[in-house]
Amino acid sequence: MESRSRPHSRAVAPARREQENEAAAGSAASAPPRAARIERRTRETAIEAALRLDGSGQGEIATGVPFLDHMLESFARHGFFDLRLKAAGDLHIDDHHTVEDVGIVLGRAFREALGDRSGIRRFGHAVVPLDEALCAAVVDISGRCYLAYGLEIREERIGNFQTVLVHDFMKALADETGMNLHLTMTAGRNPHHIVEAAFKALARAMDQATAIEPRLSGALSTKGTLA
Ligand SMILES: [Mn+2]
Repeated sequence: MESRSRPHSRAVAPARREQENEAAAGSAASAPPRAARIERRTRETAIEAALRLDGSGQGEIATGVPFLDHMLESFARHGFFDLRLKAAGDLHIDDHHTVEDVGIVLGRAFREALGDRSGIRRFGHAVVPLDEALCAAVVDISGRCYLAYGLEIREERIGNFQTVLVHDFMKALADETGMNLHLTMTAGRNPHHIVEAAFKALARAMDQATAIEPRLSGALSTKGTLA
């Protein structure tokens, strides 16, 4: 078992490795961090991200798209992820490339930080209100990707931000993480509230799903692998 991007795990004896797994479950401090750094450059965007799964919720986000910064700071906070993310994109054309590519890079960071996905709870769900809005996120971080996008937003924009881009962001994130993601809303009027409730629900669901399950050894799958 090559677990969670641990540089030393190849060298340690099995007994020692079991102790390490117990330690990882009990206290994150004694295990190597589940973390990733990703850089991606195209002709449209240049993005750098550093993600730590077992963080304290610190977000330092500068994408050039203020509403996306607001959502990702909320995501980091409510998922207890430490996330630094910087993007320089072709915003003079449109926000589309930047928002979608930030989703790609964030997804790749999760994929890398999760390693072979052994030990994780895999499933997570949360329902979050924001005033009149009520949104739910259900995830299976299984390696398979699927997005069921059920946010129905009538308004075309939130400030300058095009609301359709939330769908593009979520699709990129689900694909690159290797995650089955269902987003639904049961109520909502204000588009800012709807999207923010969805991001918070996503954060809480992903926090659960990426958490280490102490009763588990290996991957939570009858196939024996999620890699
Ligand atoms: Mn807000």
